[in-house]
Amino acid sequence: MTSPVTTPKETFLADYKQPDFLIDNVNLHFDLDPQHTKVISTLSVHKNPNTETADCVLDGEQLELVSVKINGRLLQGNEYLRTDKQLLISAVPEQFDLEIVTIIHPDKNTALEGLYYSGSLLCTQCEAEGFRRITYYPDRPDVMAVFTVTIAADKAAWPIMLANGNLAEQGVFEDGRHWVRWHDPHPKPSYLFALVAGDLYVQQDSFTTMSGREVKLEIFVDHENSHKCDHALMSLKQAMLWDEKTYGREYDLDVFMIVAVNDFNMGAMENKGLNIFNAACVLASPETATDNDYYTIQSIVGHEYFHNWSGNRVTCRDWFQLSLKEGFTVLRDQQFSSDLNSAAVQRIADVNQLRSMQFAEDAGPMAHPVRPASFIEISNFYTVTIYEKGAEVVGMIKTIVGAEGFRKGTDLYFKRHDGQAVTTDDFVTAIEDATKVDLTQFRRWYSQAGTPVVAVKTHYDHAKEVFSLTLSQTCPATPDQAEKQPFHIPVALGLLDADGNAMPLQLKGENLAALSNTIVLSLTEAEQTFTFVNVESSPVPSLLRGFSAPVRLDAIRTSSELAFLMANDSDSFNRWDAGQQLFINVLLGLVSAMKKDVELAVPHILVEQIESVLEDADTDPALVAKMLSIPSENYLAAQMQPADVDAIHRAREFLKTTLAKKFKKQFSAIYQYLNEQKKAYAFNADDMAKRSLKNTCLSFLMASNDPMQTQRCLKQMKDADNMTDLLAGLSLMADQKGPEAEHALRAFYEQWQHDRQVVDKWLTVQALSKQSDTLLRVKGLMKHPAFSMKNPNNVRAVIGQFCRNNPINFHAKDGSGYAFLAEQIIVLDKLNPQVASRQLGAFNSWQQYDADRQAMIKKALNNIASQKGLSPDVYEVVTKYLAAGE
Ligand code: 7MF
Ligand code: ZN
Repeated sequence: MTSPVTTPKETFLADYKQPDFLIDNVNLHFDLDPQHTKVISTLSVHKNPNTETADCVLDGEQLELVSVKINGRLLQGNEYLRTDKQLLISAVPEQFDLEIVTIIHPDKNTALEGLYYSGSLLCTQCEAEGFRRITYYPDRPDVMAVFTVTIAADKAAWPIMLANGNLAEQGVFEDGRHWVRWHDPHPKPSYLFALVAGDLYVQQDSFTTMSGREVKLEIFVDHENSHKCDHALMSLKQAMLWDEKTYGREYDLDVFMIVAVNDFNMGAMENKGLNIFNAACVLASPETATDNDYYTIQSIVGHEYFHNWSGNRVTCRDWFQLSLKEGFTVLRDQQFSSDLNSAAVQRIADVNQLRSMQFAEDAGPMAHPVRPASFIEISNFYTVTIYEKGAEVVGMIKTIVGAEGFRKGTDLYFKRHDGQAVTTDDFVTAIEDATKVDLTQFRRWYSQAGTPVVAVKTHYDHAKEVFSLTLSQTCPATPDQAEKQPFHIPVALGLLDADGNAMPLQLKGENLAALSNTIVLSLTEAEQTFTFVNVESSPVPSLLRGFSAPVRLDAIRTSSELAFLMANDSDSFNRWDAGQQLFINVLLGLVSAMKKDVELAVPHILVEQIESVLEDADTDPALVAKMLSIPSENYLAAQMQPADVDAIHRAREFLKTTLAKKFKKQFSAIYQYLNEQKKAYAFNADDMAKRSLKNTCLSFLMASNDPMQTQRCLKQMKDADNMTDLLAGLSLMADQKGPEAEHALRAFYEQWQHDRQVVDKWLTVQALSKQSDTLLRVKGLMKHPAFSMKNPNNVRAVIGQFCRNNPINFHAKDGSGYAFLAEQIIVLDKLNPQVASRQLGAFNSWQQYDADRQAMIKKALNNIASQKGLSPDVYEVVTKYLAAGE
């Protein structure tokens, strides 16, 4: 294997050292021009009294250096040392002013890190290490400084010029240029720096904070999107109010700005006072955005806003602590969505995502702890483990200390560490200090990777009325760690009697039964028995209610036990979960029946449960839609070794068609009823739930292979006044062959070709088609004028969706999907390493497939690895994937 030019270096948490130089103030001056931007940076620097060296080392990449001055004196070329990554100035004074002038080329920046050109916009993305592509600087989060930013440019071309903080001054020059100066009084690390310039529409609003200060709110978008700002603005106000009420957090600048950008590597970025969003994560109108989009926008606007405290006021000491801000902030955005919409639906969606994505990561070659011990490229560690498992870990802390204790803990954390760059350990300590709960063992969740497995054994003694529950835990080895110590696992549990009623929960040795129907047990040892007394009849345990810990439950439960829980559990999450497990059992049964060539049949017990779910469709339509969703092919693949892609697909289709035919009358009636209730589009939990159930019914009806249903689907598309119903119809059509499907796709494009967000949906719908010629179509789409490899949303819409969410085609027997992905990654890596590396993620679980497929994937990985000049991003992932196969 050929390595990249220089083999990328690994960074270790254990090597953390305080910075040698600290910065009090940063003055940045930008002379903007897409081809050639001049940056003058003036830093007031002082030596860190806690460290030794007198060499001042600054990070900098892809910069043209014009000049360096110390205290006004121009340095000669021999007074500093430059590499492709650093600038070293030796023997500097204890305290000095440093002026550095650099030139950068935003128009050539296809990596979209640092300052870049997007359409007719100039904008920045600095997290994690993008600031070093703007100027030389100690680009690490534990160097916090007060920034003042002056921007100058031609007034006609760049009427809007934004940076962090409050607007301080502005003026015009005589030559048609103008300038603005922004000042951010809150010390911050360089990764939170932002600048935006361009000709943008602005929608304004205001919010009065809990102490009565008025904050100006502004959303900046392309002029053609002026009608798509309302939802984000509303979400922002909801988030501001929610954070005051729930965490006591008030906003701290005079203005809060959001900018929508078309080319963006991620979802959004929390730059202080100037959040920058991927346009797809902020713009919405009923005609162009689905319920899902509305929902995601609300939660991302919340997420970025919540970072103002969890991330900005209190930030990370180093990037190993990334989950300090991300895990906590994801928990906060999940709570926010839960409070504003349906708590059960939110929890189900979060757990679904965790299990299908994070469990796979934890079981694969890139497995890493919530606080990793090392990395090559930090951009590769913005993972579902850091985010989603990180959120679960903070959520478990909340479960253990209780809601009130948690609030005391976070209050102390924010107060104690305001203005500091700290560690996950500091966070846990603050909660401990506020609650006096010992979380020593709990800290292992931060340092040990892998998904623990909790096995369950039960025993009921009828004579003594004693129920004993024996829980044991193991955790599989991960590439970095062979042995694991037991975790502190909070297990929420209830007991149900034969009629499905809650039973009193009295642990042996305690005087009284618990006040609630659910208690939280602390599993801290490898094996532990919990004994309940006064249990009058043999109970059915409802374990891990609300998914109280990110573990796999290894409980042998019969289909009838699952059906019982599905029907009776008072915990709606566990009702859904029992249903999912029942689906999985049935589907795995179908897969093995296929192998034995036995005739396929759907077990009666599942049919019965679906029947009763459909019977109370109108009590909780959102939950019913969730109960009716069959586990994904990818998730099923993870439950099977080796995964049989084709059998899983066929089993799932068979199940869906069988249920569709059996309950055609019900699906039809519910569809009809909900469709007639339709009123003008509004985004709220109620209407969303109804549309979701309606479209679930439609998808079953389409699975019944009845041409009448296709007409129904086309009619829905024709009548739709919103993108939710239109797109639901279109994706069902795209799974079909024939002129009707082709016509629907063509008509959709013709109607929406002017709208980037909608065109991306059009691309995705085709990339996800079950039709066997989908790869061919995908290749055709990549030649379509609407597609650009330089646009991350386009790449994700086509390549990402095809490779991750179309398993039957991506894993085609001939290996064409694998060869395709390898080719695209090689092209992408030259343009945008972060996006390329993310797409590689589609190979994460490569070892779960059969030998033939493994061999073909390995060939694809070797093809990538043998390329010259790979980015560290792709290099790290491809090497780790290949190493797992050795
Ligand atoms: C909700 O975390 C949840 C996660 C980094 C970029 C946004 O605020 C962020 C940024 C990545 C992956 C996921 C998210 C973000 C990033 C994200 C957004 C909304 N600090 Br990379
Ligand atoms: Zn975040």
